[in-house]
Amino acid sequence: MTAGFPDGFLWGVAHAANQCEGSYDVDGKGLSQADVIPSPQAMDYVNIGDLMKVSREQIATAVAYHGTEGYPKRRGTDAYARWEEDAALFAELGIKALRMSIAWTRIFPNGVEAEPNEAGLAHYERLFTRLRESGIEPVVTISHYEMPLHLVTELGGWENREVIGHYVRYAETILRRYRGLVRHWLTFNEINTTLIEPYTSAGLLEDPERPMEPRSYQALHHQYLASSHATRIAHEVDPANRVGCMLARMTHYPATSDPDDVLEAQRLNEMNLQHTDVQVRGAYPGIVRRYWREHGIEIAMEPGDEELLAEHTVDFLSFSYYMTLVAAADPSTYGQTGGNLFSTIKNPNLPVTEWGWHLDPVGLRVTLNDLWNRYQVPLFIVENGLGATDQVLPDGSIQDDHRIDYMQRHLEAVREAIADGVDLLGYTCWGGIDIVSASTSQVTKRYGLIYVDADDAGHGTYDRTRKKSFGWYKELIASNGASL
Ligand code: BGP
Repeated sequence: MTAGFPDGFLWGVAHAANQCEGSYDVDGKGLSQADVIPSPQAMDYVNIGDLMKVSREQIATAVAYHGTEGYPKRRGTDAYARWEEDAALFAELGIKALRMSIAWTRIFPNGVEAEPNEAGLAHYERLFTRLRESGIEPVVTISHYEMPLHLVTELGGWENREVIGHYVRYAETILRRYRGLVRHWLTFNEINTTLIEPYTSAGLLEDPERPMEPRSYQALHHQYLASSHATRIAHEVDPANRVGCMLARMTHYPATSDPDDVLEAQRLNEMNLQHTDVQVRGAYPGIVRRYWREHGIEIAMEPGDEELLAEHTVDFLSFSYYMTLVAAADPSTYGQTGGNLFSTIKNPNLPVTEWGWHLDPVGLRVTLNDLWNRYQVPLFIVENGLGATDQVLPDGSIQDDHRIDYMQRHLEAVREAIADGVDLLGYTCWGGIDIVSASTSQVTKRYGLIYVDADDAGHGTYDRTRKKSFGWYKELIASNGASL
């Protein structure tokens, strides 16, 4: 008999402003780099990965167009307008934590203003207050795949060191304003994706003259510094604040027991953990310095940078977990699965989702133990969920047993990891309500426990309906996991 979930475990749901809020030009909000990502239809489904690359021409077209059609993240799933209705649904669900993000562009529309936008600040203050009244702890990501477009087009995104100052002013503004209302902060969503999707994660535009990888590493260095500054300020503003980093954890299994495959899996695991090495341990690991040397990558650092990283490390490590990956010294002989963020060699032992992502609940236990053993800081699963199409039955219900089964098996693995000794703060599933998918810009890749009546073209009433999984999760939370 395992021990179960600790008292005070933060059961919750998660989402991000750029994928659900919509109202892209309301109450003084500026354009973000997510607001100019075209819909898959506009791209004719040629290559969904291309959605994550946006050219200057596409941006110019998008800026000139004032509407939502063709830009799914401008409409999101209407969460800004319907915040009271959604907050009531979350209260009914009984969650203890809502992981959400603040849209930077509601606070500083272009990122460079001297004074923040009061309407944006007031919106989140109302929302946080309402959540607290319902016993829900906000867990807030300061920048989740979102930054002011102006910082991208005029400053070149995170590659430019000046962006640090703009982020820090924004972070300090919200840390001070929401003192006491918010105590759990994440500095960046999935910081490692700056190396995989540099536009979405760091506002980097393609430039044929300048290869992306060195620029991405430079951008990351600036994001780490910004994160350390935010951590420092959060602790100054309120010693009760707890700050976390956030990693898209990509645990790699070796394809075989051939030592060369094992070595390759270890190398890829270490490369994925370079980010948490910096943010939790406070220093770049040897493997990344070697990588820079061997690939001719030179990072511009200033005196004091490394001291800052060492001094202001995070309090906890949060991560998303969707799947495990497979590594081989020679991947060319293997079949692939996935296609966007997580493409990998197919694991013959695992089924895959409709989008080709491996389904691997046991891998979550492996991942939790690995991270805990390495870092010995509290962990927080802030994303885990199933992207799937859902059918509305003639009686209006959504019987998403596939999602319940997914969550059940992942949470069983979580319970085992806790029994193994892992210190885990909470679990916020992705997502609470249906949202626009980050990598495919589709609404029909659904993650929510609450259905939103909308399609990929933006048609629908946007009305909310509780899925079967809503009732299942509600009961689970009420029993603190005992009903699992
Ligand atoms: C993570 C992001 C989320 C999210 C999720 C699912 O990478 O932090 O923003 O959307 O993955 O991915 P997708 O929407 O691409 O299916």
